[in-house]
This record gives sequence, C-alpha cells and structure tokens, in this order.
Amino acid sequence: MKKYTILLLAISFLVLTGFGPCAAPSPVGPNLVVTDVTVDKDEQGKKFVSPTVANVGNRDAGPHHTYIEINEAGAPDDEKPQSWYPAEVSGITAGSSWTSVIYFSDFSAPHVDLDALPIHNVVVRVDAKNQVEETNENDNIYDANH
Ligand SMILES: [Ca+2]
Ligand SMILES: [Ca+2]
Repeated sequence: MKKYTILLLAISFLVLTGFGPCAAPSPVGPNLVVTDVTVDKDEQGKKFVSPTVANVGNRDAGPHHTYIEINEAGAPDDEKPQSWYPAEVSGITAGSSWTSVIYFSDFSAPHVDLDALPIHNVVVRVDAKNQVEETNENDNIYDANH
C-alpha cells in the first residue's frame, strides 16, 4: 500500500510540474504581431509609413482592423493620437503576413504637420477592435520613434 502512495505522489508531482501526460498542449489559433515598420519618402518627397503584420499562429486570421497613428515624438499620451489611419485587413493566413504603404496625406485630421516632423512616433494597434481571437492578445501594440 505504501508503495502505491509513493507512486501516486510521484505521478502527481510530474503532472503538477508539467512533465506528465496532462502538460498543456501548444495553443491553437492565430496570433498577429507587428514584425516591421518603416517610414520613408517617395521620389516626390512624400512621406509614407509601411507596417508589416505577421500571423505567427497556427490558424488563419479573419477580417480585422489595424489602426496606425503618427504622433509628434514626445507628445503626451493624453494628446495621442494626433493623427490616425484605420486599415481594413481582409485576413492573414497562418504563416503569412500583410503589409501596406500609407501616405501621411491619407491620415485623418492631423493636428500637426506630419511631413515637417523630424521624428515621428508611430503606433500600430493590430486588430484594434479585437475581431480576431488570438493565442496572444498582449503583443499587438507597436510603439516606436522613426
Ligand atoms: Ca497577437
Ligand atoms: Ca485579437
């Protein structure tokens, strides 16, 4: 009887520490993440931003919206967004990515002259309306100066 008690304790220990047969399987679902953001200008000197969003999950992601903001670098949080652009994305299959070129002139209601800014704070909010159920919802915001 004592032998079985020790065996049960050993199995319980393995299960609790994740080595047993009840270890959590890898999560199933799409996961959208921003993998690249570039800010550049074309031959006419018009500035644009080009975000890339990858689906690093193992299921396709359906239609969703990704919001892109451009702010003056160092602008206080309560003054953001100073300008924004809502991108409609039809979907991103598992393992592939979406990219777009958005001219600064297409951003809505800029409170600042975006083209004149020497440094731009670019914020990308992937799946901003949470239309896609992802395995990780905490890696959807990109925020950096360019
Ligand atoms: Ca995500
Ligand atoms: Ca989501």
